[in-house]
Amino acid sequence: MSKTKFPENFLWGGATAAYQCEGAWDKDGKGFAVTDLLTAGSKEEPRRFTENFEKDTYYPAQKAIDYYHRYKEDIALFAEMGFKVYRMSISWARIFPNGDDETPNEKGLAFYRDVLEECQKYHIEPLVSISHHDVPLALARKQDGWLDRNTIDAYVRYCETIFREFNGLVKYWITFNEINMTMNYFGDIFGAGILSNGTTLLNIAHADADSLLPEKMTKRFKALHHQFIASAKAVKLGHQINSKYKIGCMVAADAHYPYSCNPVNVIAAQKSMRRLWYCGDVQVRGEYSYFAKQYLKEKGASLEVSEEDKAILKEGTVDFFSLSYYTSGCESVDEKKDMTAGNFSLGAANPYLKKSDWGWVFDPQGLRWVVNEIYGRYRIPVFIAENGLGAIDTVSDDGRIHDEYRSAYLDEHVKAMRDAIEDGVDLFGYTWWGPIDLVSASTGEMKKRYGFIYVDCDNEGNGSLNRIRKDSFYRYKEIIRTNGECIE
Ligand code: BGP
Repeated sequence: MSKTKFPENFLWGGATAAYQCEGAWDKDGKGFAVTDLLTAGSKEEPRRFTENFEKDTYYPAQKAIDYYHRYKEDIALFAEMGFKVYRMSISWARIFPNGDDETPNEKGLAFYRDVLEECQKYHIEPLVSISHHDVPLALARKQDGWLDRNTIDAYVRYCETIFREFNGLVKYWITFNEINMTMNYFGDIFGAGILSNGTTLLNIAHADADSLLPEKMTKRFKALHHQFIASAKAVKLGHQINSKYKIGCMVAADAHYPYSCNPVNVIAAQKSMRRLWYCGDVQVRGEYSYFAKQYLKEKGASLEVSEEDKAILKEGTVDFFSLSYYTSGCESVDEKKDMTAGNFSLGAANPYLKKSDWGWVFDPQGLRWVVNEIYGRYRIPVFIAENGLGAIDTVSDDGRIHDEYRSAYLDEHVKAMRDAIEDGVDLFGYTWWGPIDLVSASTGEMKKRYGFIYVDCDNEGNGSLNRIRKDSFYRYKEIIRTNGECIE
């Protein structure tokens, strides 16, 4: 039987986020973002959000991989791999240092114009995330970030600025990275910039009863509602500015299965997947889901939605659905299990699957399953905006990095995508997370490496920052060159 082919214009590429790669955190008029105040951590030791900068504390965002000064070299390497698309994020605080300034920072605009023109030079289609975890610190301090409705106006002004400024250079936009992050306790920092909840330790395994108090949950869901409104307004405005703009949502989409066929576990898994549908239904269908009231009740949260807001949501539905997918977990209400965590959720570890160095389960089939679930529910084009393997790499005596584990992970996920396309899913692109090593979001480490390109930099920021092509670099290049046909 002949293999299913990827569509001819399939968008292969990679994804990065500003605060994880740029560095230059206070250069050329940039303001700080909440993520700039995150310390380094590890799998065992959670990253800390410090309210003020502590002397003698290392903040990885300060330098990151210095992409700010090396983007030309990095984009040239992406081009060498044959990228058709590059997903990047714009740092809001580089454009509006306080988030809500009257006028934009020209130097910030100039930097992103240069980056986008560099992509254009290589015929790489940019896909721009407007907000990727980095709420401007000034907005967080002044008004608890997204908890305050005024943040909607500030965000829309920021969107209008970049929609107009980069008209002609960008076609694809994502309004919020992993918008469902905001409903989690660590989303206080990563998602919403809510400082009044007092969240400081950012590790999924460290949620305690206090962090889940009803008043805190209510703030998160209110902030999330404001993001939905902001996203809807941005979509409407973007289409007015350029009717060809394609503007999508982005949701963290770990797959969750019932641990067993015990019906209580089946129901638990169904409920667990609602952290996707809660957001997807609003952003794709323009209305809260039938289960939303019950969902909020179970989380201990309450939310009022005005008629006016309902109308705004209806008018700003997205053009495509994008997701991050790394791992899967299981729901088991009846037995105590070995647990696994991903970037987003905790679950019982699946006994059929292996884990990565950071305990994330390796499950390519889950990718096929989840994109089928998404497409089956929404029937709009799907884009895999993040997928990748964080692993410890060592430089061999020959000066190279033989990361066959990363190539194997890549191959298996490409196969899963091909299967999903064969199933009938309208999948139009794939951006590997971290095509170049960068700072890990959950742990703040450099040691958790995703790249096809190695960056000589350690957890404390020491190193030459030189870039080295890993073996997986050539594997991805071949996959792109053959449009996936080299995969068995
Ligand atoms: C997602 C984020 C990314 C990225 C990725 C990998 O949640 O959108 O920013 O970092 O996860 O996670 P980590 O860096 O924690 O390994």
